[in-house]
Amino acid sequence: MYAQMVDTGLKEVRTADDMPPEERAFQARIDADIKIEPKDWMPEAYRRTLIRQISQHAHSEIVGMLPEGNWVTRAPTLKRKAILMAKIQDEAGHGLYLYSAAETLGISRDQMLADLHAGRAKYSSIFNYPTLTWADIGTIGWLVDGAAIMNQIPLCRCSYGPYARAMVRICKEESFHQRQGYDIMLAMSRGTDEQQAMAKDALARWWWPSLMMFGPSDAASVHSGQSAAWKIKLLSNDELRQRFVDQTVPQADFLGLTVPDPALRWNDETGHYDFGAIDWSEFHNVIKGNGPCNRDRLQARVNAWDEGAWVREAAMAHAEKRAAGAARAVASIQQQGRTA
Ligand code: BYC
Repeated sequence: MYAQMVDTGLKEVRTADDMPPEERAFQARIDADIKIEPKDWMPEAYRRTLIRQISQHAHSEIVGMLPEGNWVTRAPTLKRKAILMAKIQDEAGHGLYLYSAAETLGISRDQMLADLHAGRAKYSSIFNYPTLTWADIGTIGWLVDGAAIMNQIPLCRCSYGPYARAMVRICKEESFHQRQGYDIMLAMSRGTDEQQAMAKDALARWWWPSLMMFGPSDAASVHSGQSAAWKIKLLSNDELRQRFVDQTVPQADFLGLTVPDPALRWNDETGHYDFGAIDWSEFHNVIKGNGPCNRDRLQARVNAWDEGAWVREAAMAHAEKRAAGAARAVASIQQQGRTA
């Protein structure tokens, strides 16, 4: 018996007995850990859920380049600048693999971008916060990429083949990103008083938004039940958040930095850190478009799209010219064949 919701967000629950045979066979494949591939039959709601999640994930990678791009011209050394540029380029690559994975579900890249630009598709809440100092770049690598890896390692085993395979390489690169962030924080927390103060301030500003990256609590998460049944989600929002806290607090201790949560303490009974309540009103405000940088981030993407129109037009014109040339060459060979 499979107990699952019919569609993303719908409350109706049905069993395998209520499913048509093709859906029952689909769920049996998922339960047997057999990957679903683009040409396989899939429920429309599974396809839509994946398009929603993968496209939002792709948008996050692309929008996520903006807060870091802010520091390319101001990185403190040539080496730090080269590393930061490589990281930002990796994020662009992640966005492209993910758009490609979403395209296998029958949506075009143009449509996904139109949805982002019109505010119909989300991207991660975390990228709506500003990067005020160089320590923010360290904190993004350490916390934001650290949270991303925590969320994305299970996605390497998710049920949809193209998404799972894209995540394997992405996770390898995220691991380098997390280390480069921690390396910046290590340098700053062992640096001058001013650098230590910057590191402390960055952690204070990014800690809670990083915990929000994992999404609403399990009780409030609308999509989790169905996504878990379809093995798109292998661990819940709260499980991942707890793992992140457990992994990150000792890293903060090593840096000599204090996590800005007076309720944070190790719990011997559970074997986990207890932590304070998340301000969900801030989260909802940010995902509604009212975070500190939402308008700037979206406007930057819309401007990039508009300013890139001539490149797309030139590429299309070139492709058409080549196709016409190839067609002429084929016609000429056929003509020669007929006259020979
Ligand atoms: N921000 O039912 P729920 C990176 C939305 S980029 C905004 O739990 P779900 C990096 C959610 O979409 C890494 N919205 O949803 C790049 C839903 O709204 P809709 C980005 C959020 O999908 C550059 C509603 O809240 N990672 O690492 O089951 C530089 C209800 O939530 C957020 C991914 O995208 C949020 N934080 O679970 C550096 C990972 N959380 O869609 C680093 C892939 C929730 O109904 N995505 N919402 O309008 C996922 O794993 C899942 O989609 C989530 C949410 C865990 C995020």
